[in-house]
Amino acid sequence: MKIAIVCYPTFGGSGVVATELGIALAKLNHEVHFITYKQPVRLNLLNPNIHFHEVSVPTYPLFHYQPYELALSSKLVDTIKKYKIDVLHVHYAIPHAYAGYMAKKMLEEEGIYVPMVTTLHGTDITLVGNHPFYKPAVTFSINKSDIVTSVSQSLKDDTLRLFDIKNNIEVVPNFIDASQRKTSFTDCQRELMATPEERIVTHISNFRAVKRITDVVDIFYNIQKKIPAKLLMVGEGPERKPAEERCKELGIKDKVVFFGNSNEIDKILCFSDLFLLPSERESFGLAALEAMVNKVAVISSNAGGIPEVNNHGVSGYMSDVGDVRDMSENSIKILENDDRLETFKENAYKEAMKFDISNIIPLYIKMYESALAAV
Ligand code: GMT
Repeated sequence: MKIAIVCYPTFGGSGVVATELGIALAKLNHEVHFITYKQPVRLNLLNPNIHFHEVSVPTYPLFHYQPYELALSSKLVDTIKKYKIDVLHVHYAIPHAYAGYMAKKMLEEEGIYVPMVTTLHGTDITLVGNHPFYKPAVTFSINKSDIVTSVSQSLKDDTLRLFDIKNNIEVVPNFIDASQRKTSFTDCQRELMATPEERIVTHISNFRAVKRITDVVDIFYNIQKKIPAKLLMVGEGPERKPAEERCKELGIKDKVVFFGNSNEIDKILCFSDLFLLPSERESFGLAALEAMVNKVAVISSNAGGIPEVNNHGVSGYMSDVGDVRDMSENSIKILENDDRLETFKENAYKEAMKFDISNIIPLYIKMYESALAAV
């Protein structure tokens, strides 16, 4: 099949999932065309089945806002025609499903019919899409998609509750490719980060308010009072500076490393013991799953789709959003005992394997085939 994938090319989970999906499809000999404004961060173009088409938006002084949707839908029309694309798969409803629908309609004028699969990722529904300024357009483009998928049951429930949706939503969970995650012994340089007796606690996100970064710092503050530990903070975003300030205030600056964005999270996770994800909302929590496949136990909130990923008492523990005390106590419980820590780490890996790509890719392929059959 020839599949066009539209996504955000950044470090966010939706872009990561779209990129990993495209790479996996290309390995199965499908021809994959990524269409977005920048080469996705995890994409390398060495596979001959992978193509990247950049959407450029020329700036013009009249426009206060540059019309990205217009440029994207035009690029979609050109690419779908030129490469005879069979299926269009858009990740993140805003504005991708909207632009995709416009492209579909333009192509139909020329007698070309391309089914569109829309995957909802979370903030496109729960935070941004639900805003009254966007809601009618988001509802319309979900309803006009040929197939709609959501990354968790929780996100499906939220979508049906918040929007007037007429079509079916299939839950296709996010995934990890365990075979890609063999970090070599030499890559896993724990000694660069911590002394042998220190535990390593990690957080990875886009440092937005929804991630409750202050809770991450406060939980770690409580941990390090009882257990020698380091905190590794990976990612960029508006809450990074306030978090650095808070570490200074609490006197733990020398125990916390801020890395910024990284393409090498497996190298960081391979020597991590505990992953913190105290988010206010989370449709799935891909970062937690990536930690788990690297044998890292997870302390998280129980928001949104996290309970579908982090198995309470098995791969880690969950607490109510904002319950820093409970999260701290659970962290200490896991970290204070070598055997218990080892059990949680092994369990985390086993739980993550339920989301191995080999279980998920066939679901997408089946969906593409049924969308094509309906054309
Ligand atoms: O976490 C973010 O804020 C980024 C966002 C995105 O769109 O990339 O992540 C969302 O999609 C991920 C991949 O499906 C999910 O794992 C995240 O849980 C979800 N984030 C939220 O719902 C806040």
